[in-house]
Amino acid sequence: MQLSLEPVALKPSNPCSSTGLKDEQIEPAVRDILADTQIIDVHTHLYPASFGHLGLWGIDELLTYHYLEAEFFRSSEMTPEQYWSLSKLQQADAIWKVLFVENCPLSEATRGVVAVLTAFGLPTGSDGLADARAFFQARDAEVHIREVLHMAGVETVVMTNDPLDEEEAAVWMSNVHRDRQFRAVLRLDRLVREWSQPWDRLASQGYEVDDQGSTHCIKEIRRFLEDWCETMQPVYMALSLPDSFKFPDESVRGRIFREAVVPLCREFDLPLSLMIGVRRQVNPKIRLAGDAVGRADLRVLENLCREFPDNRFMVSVLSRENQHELCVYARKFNNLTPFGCWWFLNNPSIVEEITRERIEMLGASFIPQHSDARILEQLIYKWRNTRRTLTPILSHTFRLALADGYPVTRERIRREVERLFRSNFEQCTRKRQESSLEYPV
Ligand code: FIX
Ligand code: ZN
Repeated sequence: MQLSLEPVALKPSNPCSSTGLKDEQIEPAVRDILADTQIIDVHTHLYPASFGHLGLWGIDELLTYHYLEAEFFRSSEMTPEQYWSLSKLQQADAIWKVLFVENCPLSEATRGVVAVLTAFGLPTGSDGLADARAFFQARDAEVHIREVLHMAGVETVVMTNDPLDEEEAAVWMSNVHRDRQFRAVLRLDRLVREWSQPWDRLASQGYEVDDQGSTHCIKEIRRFLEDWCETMQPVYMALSLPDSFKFPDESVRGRIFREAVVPLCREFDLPLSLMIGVRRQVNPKIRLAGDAVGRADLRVLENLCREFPDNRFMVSVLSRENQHELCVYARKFNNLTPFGCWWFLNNPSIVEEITRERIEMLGASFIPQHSDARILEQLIYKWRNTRRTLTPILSHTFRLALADGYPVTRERIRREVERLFRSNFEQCTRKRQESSLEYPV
């Protein structure tokens, strides 16, 4: 007998379900509410206009996005060396020709560019980029940023800020104007994962550090983090970690993590975001496009969440094979919040699989997605695609709840959608993301 997946209607327990939605009303309601909900995008590489050219936008940046570069090198005879010798415009022309003219844009990333052009009423089938370039060149950055955030239905963008990036540090030190829609994050990859390099830079900034990570050095690293927390007012601290990440780990790196980063997060009441499973530069010739994924041993989360119950951990894992374990650990530790379908997972078929599993195991107590946008206009297609992928998943879940006898109403759908895309993050950061007054500037 073929098992039908259609929800079987059971007699609803609450007689007042008349105010509730009927089965066929649920999907339109979910679609509307997802469209209305202003998103908090918890992880991006975007910057406000006040950070100048650190903020990437426009057609040439969209086309030379490392996702498209990876796809370009698969379909072009051009070598990476030849490609890197070109100007940004020539690189964009080469990618447009190979991925959009000589071949159809079928991948998630190439279709994303087409969706952005369509959103601005620009041609998508032309051989050249003259119209698109003229359009973006005529835009005022500040106006364009607001419009794109509005088009994407994104209220707050959370940045990725590296205090050891000299260019970015100089902007922060210039007392840059803070944009209320862009929140800072203290990103610590260089500090923790590559200590052998930056320690002299901290020394040049007046911190008495050493490459051995002595007790005094750890104290100075804490002072460095305190200073940057004052400067950036971050909403969380963040680290991306390889698949080989171990905790506990007695190396200098492990001690900086345990004795400086984790305690500082507690002191500043900040969550620590761990993005685990990236294998950096497996093919350095293609630069940012050269990173890959590895399955991690997630027992590190057991050790961390158990040893530091007063710390809050936001965790995203890059390997598809790690997703189920992450859900199970989140059921064991309420100081662990799974977030996003990171990077190579940000494809509808995988987002669907991960999100269904998370809802079945965690209800709405996780953060389903972040855009990881590096170029501003990517917000438009990444959030449209997320809303498009999640509508049938959430609708199916609410229809199952109705079939089991739970009175589903618009208000209840809205509350859960707000939880997924706003209040889970607000609770985790203990900060309400009003883009008006709440935040110190
Ligand atoms: O570590 C990260 O924040 C990653 O998201 C990036 O390194 C990566 O290059 C990226 O853009 C993924 O979407
Ligand atoms: Zn990222």
